[in-house]
Amino acid sequence: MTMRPYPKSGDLFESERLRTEQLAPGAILLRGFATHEAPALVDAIEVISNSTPFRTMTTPGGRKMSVEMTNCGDVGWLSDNRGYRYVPEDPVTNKAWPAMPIPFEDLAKRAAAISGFENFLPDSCLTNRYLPGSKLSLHQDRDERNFDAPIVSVSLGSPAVFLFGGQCRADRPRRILLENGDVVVWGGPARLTFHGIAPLADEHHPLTGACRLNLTFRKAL
Ligand code: MD6
Ligand code: FE
Repeated sequence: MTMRPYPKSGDLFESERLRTEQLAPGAILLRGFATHEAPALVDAIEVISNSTPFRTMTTPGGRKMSVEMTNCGDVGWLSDNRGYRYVPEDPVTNKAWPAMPIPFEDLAKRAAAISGFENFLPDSCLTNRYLPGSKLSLHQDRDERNFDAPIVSVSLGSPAVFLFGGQCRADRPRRILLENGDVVVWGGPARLTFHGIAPLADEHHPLTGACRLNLTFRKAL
């Protein structure tokens, strides 16, 4: 039997090479970082949403969001007429949010560490579900207690156009295609960058059909 020589660094096979792109200082796109784990992540989201269902939330201004959301972890993100906040109980079930599965936490920690954010300990994972036409308007993530920790975002299923803006809402956003298994990590100087998701196209993905799922891991408390 002949053995394949172990690749020297810089000589990795295409399937093993980490495809990273720096979007801005502190913002790193890890293309395909979670592709192998994607089917298991989708299954785990199904289990979570059986106990704490996807729901559409209302903005404090009274608009119904088109993306559906649920959470796992110690606290979950909510929006309603009283504002945006993290709460320990799901107001739909009146129970604690499901615990964050170990493989979720492990993936988020690995992605953060490889991007230069050591010791990331997420306590909340917001899960977004988009159907064709769903979108997420430009926003900043600023409901966390402090902005020291990065946010780790995992894209699953159908591709979407990520709008990556600047530090002001009026900065024209770049359009970046996020596909199944892509992970974005941002923190430090990029932590408050404005961002959003353009209306989802009607595309079929073998894992999720027409839908896109997104996990965002945060340290909220
Ligand atoms: C999404 N992501 O990809 C929406 N927020 O569906 C976000 O809103 C987001 O990707 C903070 C950090 C990374 C993100
Ligand atoms: Fe966000």
